[in-house]
Amino acid sequence: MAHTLPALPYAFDALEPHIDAQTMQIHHDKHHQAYVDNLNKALAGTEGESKTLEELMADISKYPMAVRNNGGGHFNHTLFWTVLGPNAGGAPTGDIAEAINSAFGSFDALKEKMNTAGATRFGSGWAWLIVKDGKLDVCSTPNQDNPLMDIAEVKGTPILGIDVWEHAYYLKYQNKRPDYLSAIWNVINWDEVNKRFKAAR
Ligand code: MN3
Repeated sequence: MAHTLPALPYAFDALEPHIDAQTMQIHHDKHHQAYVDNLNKALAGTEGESKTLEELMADISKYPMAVRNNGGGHFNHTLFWTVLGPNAGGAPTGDIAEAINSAFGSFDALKEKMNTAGATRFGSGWAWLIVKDGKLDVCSTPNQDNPLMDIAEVKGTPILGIDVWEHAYYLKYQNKRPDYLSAIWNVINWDEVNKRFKAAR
């Protein structure tokens, strides 16, 4: 089954001024499309062709690096677009708000933990809020790895992911990754994070 690029669920400029339209367009139409195309190429004619993305992640150590990098890239970005949104951001609501307070003490403490995870990830990677054994935790992964992969240092179900590759922020924030990390909280779609939290528990 060939993998396809999901449509961005909002306009390229919907996350302005926090994430600029040009970054969104290149990120979705060029970077994510390339992960999809290269994943399909890497899987062509192999048994992995019949697997879902989640099945690939769970057994990723058995696949070539091209499947790990591009399958991870496809999974991570598919999640990323949905946990961002216009008219979003601010303090979390619903069950996730309560779970964040009980796991981290406060929303500010979670933000600090996520921003530190993202800022200290050397080179390219992701910061994650995950559900692990029914509880929330924060971790980060290098490159396009994610916490669903069998090779992940910290495993769990990702419910919020923040892309800290330079392609996610460089046009607007240049080298200032921490500024991008502060701004992104203005566009977090808590309804979607809640949905993923409920499903993961
Ligand atoms: Mn990216």
